[in-house]
Amino acid sequence: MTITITAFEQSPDRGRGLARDMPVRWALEEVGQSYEVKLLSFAAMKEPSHLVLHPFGQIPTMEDGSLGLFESGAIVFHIAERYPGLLPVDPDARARAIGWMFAAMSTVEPVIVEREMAFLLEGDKPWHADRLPLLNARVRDRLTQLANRLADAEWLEGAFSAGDLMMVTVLRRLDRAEMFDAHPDLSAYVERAEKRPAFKRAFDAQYAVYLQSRRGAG
Ligand code: GTB
Repeated sequence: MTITITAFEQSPDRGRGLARDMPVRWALEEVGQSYEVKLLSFAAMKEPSHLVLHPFGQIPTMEDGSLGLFESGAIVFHIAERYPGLLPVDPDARARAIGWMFAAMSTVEPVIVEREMAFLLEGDKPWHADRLPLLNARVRDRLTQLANRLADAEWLEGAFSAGDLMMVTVLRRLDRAEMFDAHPDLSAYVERAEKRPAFKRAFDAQYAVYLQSRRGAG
């Protein structure tokens, strides 16, 4: 059965692997499933043919047999449930690893994205400079709490799991030099994940799309 995912034809992240097809690619690589990628322009994402799959007209989506899915977290969860390798077998450890997926998306990511959006949408506003310390503090608090829990463990829940995959995906949005200054341990955690062969294969695949789009534009 062919698995097909969607990704940006021209990603605004310039090949840094920050768009949300990256965790999907990474999860598929971790479980050893091959996949095809349908590249979409911004306009194509809003076409009825794509809206059937993704009501909000975004990437990523995944088609796996009769199943069509959207939302990167749900897709990674589906991959981890259907194919072995990303979730512990022990039910309690499995539940905890799933908990880390949710923590990444609903506890850690929001403060990171809020800070990112402040730069993107409000960087020129008079209140930006006053608001920034608060946004930075909220991110730093979450990083401290996460670092305290990780302590000197390699991964969040025993072996590498979908929880780490989603947590590292979220942490990669941060400027490491700026935000990880107080947390070399978290920096090492992200680097450990980025050294995984599956991560590298996923990263290289999305980077190849970026290089191709540059050639097309040039
Ligand atoms: N909650 C959804 C999920 O997790 O799947 C969010 C999906 C989403 O935000 N998709 C974005 C999209 O399709 C691309 S990934 N946007 C087009 C649109 O809404 O019209 C978000 C993203 C984009 C760019 C960067 N970047 O340049 O660093 C990072 C993340």
